[in-house]
Amino acid sequence: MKSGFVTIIGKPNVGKSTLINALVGEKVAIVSPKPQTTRNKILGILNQPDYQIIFVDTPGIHNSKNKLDDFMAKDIAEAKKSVDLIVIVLDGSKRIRQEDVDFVKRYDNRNTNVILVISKIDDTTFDKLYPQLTPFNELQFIKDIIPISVYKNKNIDVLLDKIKSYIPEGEAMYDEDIYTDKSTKFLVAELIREKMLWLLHDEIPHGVAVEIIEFKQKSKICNISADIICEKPSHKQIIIGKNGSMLKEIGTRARLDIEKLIGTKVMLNLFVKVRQDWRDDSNFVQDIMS
Ligand SMILES: Nc1nc2c(ncn2[C@@H]2O[C@H](COP(=O)(O)OP(=O)(O)OP(=O)(O)O)[C@@H](O)[C@H]2O)c(=O)[nH]1
Ligand SMILES: [Mg+2]
Repeated sequence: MKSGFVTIIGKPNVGKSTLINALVGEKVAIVSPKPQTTRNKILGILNQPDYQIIFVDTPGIHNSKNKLDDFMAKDIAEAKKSVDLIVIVLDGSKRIRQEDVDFVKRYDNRNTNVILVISKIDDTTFDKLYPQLTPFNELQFIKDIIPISVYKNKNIDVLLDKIKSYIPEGEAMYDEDIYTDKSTKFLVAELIREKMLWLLHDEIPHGVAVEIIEFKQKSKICNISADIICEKPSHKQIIIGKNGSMLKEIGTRARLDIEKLIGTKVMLNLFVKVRQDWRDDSNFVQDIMS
């Protein structure tokens, strides 16, 4: 039996959460086209008869502006401690810059194995991408460079095999029928937040938090009430939309996903509340993150 921890890191929006979901085969982390979708460390556990790999999803690395950002930075730092492998993800559909090379170089001399993954290769060409990878070929500490596409299911199996080769012998560390460390309540709140990241524009979804206030599971139906917390009355209006149309759309899309997660019908009630500067309220931030 093999078991070990693999942390996935990279800049916002490079496809870390999409990759974890593909590797684990379950939706453990929400995904969106907006940067800073993931806000905390989330474990995705892949259980097989002869191994258990615990993948650690992390928020995209960015500069701190408030307590929420500080919390995210702390979670990234923690996720890198005592792991068997670090997977650094770079977005292959974007031009690779010197700052990306410098970022990768920070992982030299850490006594942890490092694999470099180049994501979204369905959205580039061989000729465009490969010359840009030259600076990484010279970095001795990088064990492998693996170009992937989750969309086209390219090289995901190759990556998983490589990852497996760095996992040490050991007994499973988590119960073999769970695939994440997060509670169902947390996953539900995240699914609601995910719909807002897709449906709302500009800065609004980044200033939104979701708090589950009621969660009653009965045999055939689950009653869930949640508060959507935003930062300004003008944001509240947009989230509710004309005659409540936006809130209805958020609720419908979230409910369908929650029903898949829970396996019963769901009755979802959403309320929108304003709480100025919640992102600077450490206690509140701590509460919504677990
Ligand atoms: N074309 C293409 N897009 C992808 C692929 N994988 C992920 N994406 C898209 O990239 C965007 C970001 O994906 P996420 O998985 O949320 O990225 P992330 O790195 O977790 O982002 P943060 O949580 O903000 O740090 C989404 O719009 C995904 O659909 C891929 O293989 N190909
Ligand atoms: Mg993410």
